Amino acid sequence: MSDQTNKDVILKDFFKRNVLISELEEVLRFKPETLIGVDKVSSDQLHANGIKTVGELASLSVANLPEIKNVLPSMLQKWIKIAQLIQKNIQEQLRRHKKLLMIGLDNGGKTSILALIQEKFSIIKSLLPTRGVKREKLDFFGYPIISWDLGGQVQYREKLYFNRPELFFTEADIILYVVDSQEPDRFPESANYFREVLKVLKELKEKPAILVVLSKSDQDIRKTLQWQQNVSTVKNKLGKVADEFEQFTIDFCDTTIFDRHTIMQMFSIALKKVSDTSEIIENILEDFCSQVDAKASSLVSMDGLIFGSYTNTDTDEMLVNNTALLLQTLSNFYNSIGLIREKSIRLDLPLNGFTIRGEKLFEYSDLQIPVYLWALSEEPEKLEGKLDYFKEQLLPLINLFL
Ligand SMILES: Nc1nc2c(ncn2[C@@H]2O[C@H](COP(=O)(O)OP(=O)(O)OP(=O)(O)O)[C@@H](O)[C@H]2O)c(=O)[nH]1
Ligand SMILES: [Mg+2]
Repeated sequence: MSDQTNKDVILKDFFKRNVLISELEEVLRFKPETLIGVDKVSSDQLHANGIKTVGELASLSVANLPEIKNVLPSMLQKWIKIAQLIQKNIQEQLRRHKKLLMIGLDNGGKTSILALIQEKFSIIKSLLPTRGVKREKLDFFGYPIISWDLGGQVQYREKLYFNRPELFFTEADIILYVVDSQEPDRFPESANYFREVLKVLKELKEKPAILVVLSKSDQDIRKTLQWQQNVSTVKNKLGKVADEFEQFTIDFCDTTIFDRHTIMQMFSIALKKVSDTSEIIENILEDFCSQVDAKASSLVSMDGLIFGSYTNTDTDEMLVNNTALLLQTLSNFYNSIGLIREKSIRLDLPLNGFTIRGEKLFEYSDLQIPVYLWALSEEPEKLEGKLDYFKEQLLPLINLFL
């Protein structure tokens, strides 16, 4: 995520100060005069020669410059190079997005899941069936994702998706196949649709990670024998469908919109299949830092393993990680001479105006090695109130990745 921020800054640096960049793709449609160093008159000249956008500027060749009145070739060459750099940067950023497909029968709960991930609680009550495909950019702890919500009504399933499958099913990283766990009558229909989807993926030679989501697994329903039977029927039916195709392995997960946690967990499991673990942990730590205004944080085990850290500056990273390792060594020594291990360790540096503080979170592996969350903060009291939030909300997600 810090990487992403850096890239945004670099991109902005090419444009005049009043230029607002909200959509990445839009940047290539900006007029050349939005670039620093390109004046309005030259931009109009470019326009008169058919070069109306930054994207069109980028498509020119430096080796084969067009002749443009009142624009020096050396200047034009420079602008083309800048436009090409911008284009490359945008393409790289877009490539970092993961494509997520939400597939399943109508009324299954796909759009509700997406709404909950984005904390759009209030729209859930008034959701209408999705018409066709709805594309959205979303952010999972800073992890950029483009979701494609494929409305499940029969007319779309039968007429739209399979007529031009390449438009919908290519280059997906993750498929969440949603099955309403409370509607056993529709399991056969859902299994058939699942088979169609896998068939088309096979034909397109696509191999996304697939997670079957048993939606509407509400707390009270979960306790019923009926629900448990439903779950095993779905696992059985869809598992058999997947077995018809060698190339797909599927996992199952259950969620309910009445407990956002189940959805975050499910989503983490899906992301884990396609992403670098440390990157996700870093994004979660970044989220924590911004909530408590900390300058750096890090997750370190007592045996010195750094699971991930987030900082804005290299110095802060060095400070937090080295302090963590040294204080943990000290704690190990105390422990070895019979002292009880403290749950919380802190080092105040009042002249420098900050505190580094470690909080024991949990123990990992059979050896029960303690893992501490470290944070460097100028306002350590803010950490206090949020530690429970970290333990309850973020830790279960992190645990999935360790
Ligand atoms: N009890 C319960 N109801 C849910 C849950 N998730 C969604 N629903 C309800 O199920 C209905 C359908 O939800 P949607 O999210 O619109 O379903 P969808 O899969 O997007 O449907 P289409 O857009 O037609 O494909 C809504 O009335 C939701 O409130 C859940 O976890 N539990
Ligand atoms: Mg929908």
